[in-house]
Parts: sequence; C-alpha cells; structure tokens
Amino acid sequence: MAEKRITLYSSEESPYPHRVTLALEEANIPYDTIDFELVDKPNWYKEKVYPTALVPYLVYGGPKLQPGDSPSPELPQLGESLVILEFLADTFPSARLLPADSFLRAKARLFCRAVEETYNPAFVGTCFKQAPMEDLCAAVEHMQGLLPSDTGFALGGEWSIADAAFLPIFLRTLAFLELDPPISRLAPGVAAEVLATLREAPRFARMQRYLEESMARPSAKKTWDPASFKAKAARHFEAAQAEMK
Ligand SMILES: N[C@@H](CCC(=O)N[C@@H](CS)C(=O)NCC(=O)O)C(=O)O
Repeated sequence: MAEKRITLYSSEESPYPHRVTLALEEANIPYDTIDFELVDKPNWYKEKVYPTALVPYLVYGGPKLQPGDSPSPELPQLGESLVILEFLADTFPSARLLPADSFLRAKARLFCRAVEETYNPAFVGTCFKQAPMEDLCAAVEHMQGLLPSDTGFALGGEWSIADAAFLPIFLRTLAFLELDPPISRLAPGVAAEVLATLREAPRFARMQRYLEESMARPSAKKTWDPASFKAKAARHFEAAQAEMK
C-alpha cells in the first residue's frame, strides 16, 4: 500500500514506538525498523536523526537507511507517537485506521487524551514512583468505562488508532507486574495481587475481554513478545527510576 519507504526508529522497551508498529501492521503497510535498547542508545541517534533522542521517530520516503545514517532533511519526518498515528491514518485513508465519521474521530482524540492524561500517569506512578496500586486500578477502571459496554474496540467496535494508543501501555503494565522479582520497591506480594485482580476480578471483566480481543489480532501477536520485553525491562526500569530520583 505504501509507495514510499517508511523507516521507524524504535525500542521494544517503550510503548510509544509499539503504538506505531501496531498501526502499521493493522494497515498492512511495509516498514523498516532501526531498533536499539534505550539504555544503550547510540549517540548518532540524537546527533544525526532526532535531537530530542526520544523514540519513536518516523521517516517517510527516501532510500533504505542504516543505523548511523542521517535521513535527508528534505524528507517528511515526525516524532510523537500520537501525531505519527494521525499522520498514518490521514496518509492511508483506505486502511481505515480512523473511522470516516467526524464524531468518532473526535472520540478517538478524547480516548487518546484519557490514555495520556489518566492512564499513562498512573502507569508511570505505580511502576516508577511507588504510587499506590489503587491509582493504577482506578485508571484501568476509567479506561474500561470508555469502552463500548459489551465487546469491541475503543470507538464502539472497529479497531482504530485509539486502541494503538492504549494497548502498548496496558501490556507493559501487566508485564511489569509479572516480573519476578518485581523491579520497583513494591511490598512483597503486591504485584501478584494486583495482577490477579486485573486479570481475573469481575470488576475488570470488560478490560479482560478487551485484552483478549486485542491479543487475538495478528498485529498484536506480531508486535508483542512479553518474554523479550521482560528481558530488557529490568535494565530500562532501573535506569528510568534512577533518573526520576
Ligand atoms: N510523547 C512521546 C514520548 C516518547 C518517549 O518518552 N519515549 C521514551 C521511551 S518511553 C524515550 O525515547 N526516552 C529516551 C531514553 O530513555 O533515552 C511520544 O508519544 O512519542
């Protein structure tokens, strides 16, 4: 579908590039990735590619890039995962990454805002800053309340970039809680208890179904490898926690 090459700079530890790979897979758009671990982020990335040095970063068009290459400044290129998602939805309308209906498109923005303003801070708070686990449960409940009541994805049924905005952070929340031993200073047993609540309690039945339906999609299966994530996560979280002290 894409006539121009897409190059995505990415790190598996981060949920933000994962948003973009989910959307690219859903749209069946071919892409190249240049992947590195955040704790070993190469200097050329900041110097030659993206001065903020954050992932993701997407380059649209041009020749195949190798690690260390500098993308031509003539090419369209973007950071910020939610902006990239909208760019893909607008550039490839036939992929239906967003519904055509303007009200549903507005709802997608509201859902993304809830991810950024409510869910993500709760994830960061509990994973990095020892905020109470009830904050996380309340945030999951909030997101669950935004889903259609019985089944289907964020915008009332069809999968969209609103789902791409949320799922990678939720998956990393669960993976973080599954790490043994837990990597933050959680009291013994807390992570396992919250995990069991999120995965099994009737209070979270709607989110459990959402997760099941999301993970049944080839896009999620192809882009999420919890074992590989966990292998890298401990190093990344240790570094992130040290920075936040
Ligand atoms: N708002 C940005 C956030 C991107 C971001 O914070 N990425 C982090 C990874 S989670 C990063 O690249 N950090 C650089 C580092 O850890 O060296 C987006 O949505 O793309």
